Amino acid sequence: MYIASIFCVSLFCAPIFAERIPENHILYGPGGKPSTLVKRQTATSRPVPSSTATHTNLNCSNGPTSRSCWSDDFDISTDFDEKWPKTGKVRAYNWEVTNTPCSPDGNSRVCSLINGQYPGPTVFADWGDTIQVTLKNSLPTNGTGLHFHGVRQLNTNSQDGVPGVTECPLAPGDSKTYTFQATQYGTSWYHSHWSAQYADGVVGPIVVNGPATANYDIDLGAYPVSDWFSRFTAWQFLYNANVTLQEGLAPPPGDTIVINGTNVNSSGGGKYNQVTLTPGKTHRLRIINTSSELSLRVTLDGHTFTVISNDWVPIQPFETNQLLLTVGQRYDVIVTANQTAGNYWFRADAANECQEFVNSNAKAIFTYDGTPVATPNTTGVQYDTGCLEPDASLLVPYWPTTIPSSNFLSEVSDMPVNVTIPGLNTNGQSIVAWVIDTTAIKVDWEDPSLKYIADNNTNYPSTYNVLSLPNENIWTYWIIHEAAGNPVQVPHPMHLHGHDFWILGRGNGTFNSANVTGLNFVNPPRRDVTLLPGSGWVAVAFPTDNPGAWLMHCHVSTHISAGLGVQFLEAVDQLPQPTDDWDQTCSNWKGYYQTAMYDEDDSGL
Ligand SMILES: *[C@@H]1O[C@H](CO)[C@@H](O)[C@H](O)[C@H]1NC(C)=O
Ligand SMILES: *[C@@H]1O[C@H](CO)[C@@H](O)[C@H](O)[C@H]1NC(C)=O
Ligand SMILES: *[C@@H]1O[C@H](CO)[C@@H](O)[C@H](O)[C@H]1NC(C)=O
Ligand SMILES: *[C@@H]1O[C@H](CO)[C@@H](O)[C@H](O)[C@H]1NC(C)=O
Ligand SMILES: *[C@@H]1O[C@H](CO)[C@@H](O)[C@H](O)[C@H]1NC(C)=O
Ligand SMILES: *[C@@H]1O[C@H](CO)[C@@H](O)[C@H](O)[C@H]1NC(C)=O
Ligand SMILES: *[C@@H]1O[C@H](CO)[C@@H](O)[C@H](O)[C@H]1NC(C)=O
Ligand SMILES: *[C@@H]1O[C@H](CO)[C@@H](O)[C@H](O)[C@H]1NC(C)=O
Ligand SMILES: *[C@@H]1O[C@H](CO)[C@@H](O)[C@H](O)[C@H]1NC(C)=O
Ligand SMILES: *[C@@H]1O[C@H](CO)[C@@H](O)[C@H](O)[C@H]1NC(C)=O
Ligand SMILES: *[C@@H]1O[C@H](CO)[C@@H](O)[C@H](O)[C@H]1NC(C)=O
Ligand SMILES: *[C@@H]1O[C@H](CO)[C@@H](O)[C@H](O)[C@H]1NC(C)=O
Ligand SMILES: [Cu+2]
Repeated sequence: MYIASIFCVSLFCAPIFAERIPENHILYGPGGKPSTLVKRQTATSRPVPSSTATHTNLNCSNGPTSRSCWSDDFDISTDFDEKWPKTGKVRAYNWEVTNTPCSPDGNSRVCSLINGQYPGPTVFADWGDTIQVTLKNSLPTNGTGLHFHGVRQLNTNSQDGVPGVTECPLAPGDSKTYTFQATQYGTSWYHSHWSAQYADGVVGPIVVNGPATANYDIDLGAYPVSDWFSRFTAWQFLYNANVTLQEGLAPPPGDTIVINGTNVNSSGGGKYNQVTLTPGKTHRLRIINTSSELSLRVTLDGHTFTVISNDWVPIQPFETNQLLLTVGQRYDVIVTANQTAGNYWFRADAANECQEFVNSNAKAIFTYDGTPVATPNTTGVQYDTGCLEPDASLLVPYWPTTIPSSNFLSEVSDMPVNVTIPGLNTNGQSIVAWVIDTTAIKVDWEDPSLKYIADNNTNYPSTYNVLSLPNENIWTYWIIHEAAGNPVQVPHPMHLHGHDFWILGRGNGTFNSANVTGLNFVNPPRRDVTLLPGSGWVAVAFPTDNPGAWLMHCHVSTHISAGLGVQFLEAVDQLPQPTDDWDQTCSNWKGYYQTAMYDEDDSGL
């Protein structure tokens, strides 16, 4: 039975949802012993969608009128957590990151780019292929690394690319080869996870071909939209954010928004991205929000979007005329070119309700083939209000999952998010910090969690903010919420590595017992980034089914930089010992860092 005991310390009054997390952060039931072992696939019923109940995979091949098909044994109704093609095919990429001038909005500045490109090169693969990316760090005074956002990294935790967690950074001059299998399909992105570096340009799309929940003729490919800082580098921006946060203010906004790496600036410099539509055809567009700060609304004048997936998760198609994407989120949409032939604006505008006071918007030109490219004269739609993801009733995963609810109240843990002002910081330094679950994360680049695990050393610094999930095959439940008295209540796009999570519900104000009945355990939205409302809570669940050290953090670069992250240590006794190559990256880093020009001055993430 749920007991809404009220716990009040000074300004903090909130119900306790479970036992207070013990110091060692072992959860689940009295004494830290897991109270239930819920086998995810068997204990819950996952009915086969009726549309595919009679489906046979024989001679199934993917094409414009059979997008639900993939191959003899795989289609859209395959549970991709359990099964994926083993193609044996390796998609190899050789990349180098350098400091290079770039000018996405017409203003030239120094950027850190992969192969000189912004956005970086797209990773293409088919479902089940092995992706192999070799990255050379040719930045003179920065470490680097690559995180492949949302990639499950099943049994390949050491390839997750998180410095201080799953690897040591790549020292200048060093290289690393990341290898993992594409067990999911759809659209995602990769980026450096080394401090705030990705805001300087170390980002790019990932496209994994697979089945889809609706048919389309043409795949237009990835379409990243992002905020852009032309006046500051990521490092100057971090410095500014640090200063403004101490005054209780949000960081200064980006200077502009770019669509597929380009936009026209207020004095007419730069250029618009241009996309050609084939009249009468249906087009798949893979929209990715690769921002570092901003949430964006995207629309295409005169057209609707048929949304077929969110993040890596295929969903039941729905139609909308606008989408709000927070940092890291993706929507794959289908656009039907059934309007009068002409030029139409595609818009990506800052979502000011998300409390990003950027006076900025971006446009791109969508041209019907056969019409000369020209400046469109189309008008945009009326925007919805609120910093909200599409309604949960619209984001229905194609592969249905019912999450056990009977243990929710006894096992849920809460994670308050707060800001500490100078002098109160749990890092023991007098800096402002974002705190989650009472601690601001700060990792040590040369001592990743995987090293602690390899050494059987459980003596983690408290700033590693670790939560132990020792047992596989249980569901875990979390309520992430704004702490009472938080002086800076803004929305946070929360992202989980190594998994995605099911969003059971969210609300304004304080979560309380009355809210439990409103949670949805029957096929709720499933994705890898979700918004914590600016003054409320979000309830998420995920099963332990992938051993590793997995970061969960706010994807706003200045927030994770200032500590808004925890790491789950999931079934880490099952992890293999690091390879010699992995150790070598650490030795190289240690050698470099002794005389490095700059020291770590944020969370490192
Ligand atoms: C599948 O294709 C093969 C070769 O094209 C053909 O021989 C076979 O009859 C087909 N099977 C079905 C069930 O259509
Ligand atoms: C985005 O830009 C890249 C590089 O110029 C291009 O290859 C790609 O086709 C563009 N994406 C779309 C959807 O047009
Ligand atoms: C943030 O400010 C604090 C205190 O002024 C300083 O110690 C810290 O180095 C700053 N961090 C960054 C990333 O500028
Ligand atoms: C716009 O771009 C032009 C040309 O690249 C540049 O000279 C100008 O400074 C930019 N103006 C603004 C306001 O960003
Ligand atoms: C991308 O995410 C940021 C941060 O949440 C948001 O401000 C921006 O509006 C998003 N962009 C799009 C296109 O939704
Ligand atoms: C164009 O296609 C959209 C999406 O399929 C549909 O909702 C709309 O009714 C169509 N409009 C016309 C004029 O056919
Ligand atoms: C927009 O441009 C098209 C073709 O360039 C023209 O036919 C149409 O009348 C224009 N519409 C408006 C409202 O100006
Ligand atoms: C959140 O931090 C503020 C100070 O920044 C403090 O007054 C408040 O008590 C904190 N809330 C909780 C729940 O700790
Ligand atoms: C790790 O430490 C635990 C507790 O001290 C011990 O039981 C276990 O045998 C150790 N394992 C290894 C591989 O050293
Ligand atoms: C949560 O419960 C409170 C108190 O009953 C109610 O006012 C609020 O609307 C509920 N929120 C949600 C999202 O169910
Ligand atoms: C929270 O409040 C905002 C602003 O009033 C509203 O738009 C939104 O629907 C509310 N969210 C929930 C989950 O109730
Ligand atoms: C990364 O390099 C930039 C210069 O390109 C520098 O400003 C910044 O301080 C460096 N950061 C670290 C942590 O080395
Ligand atoms: Cu945040």
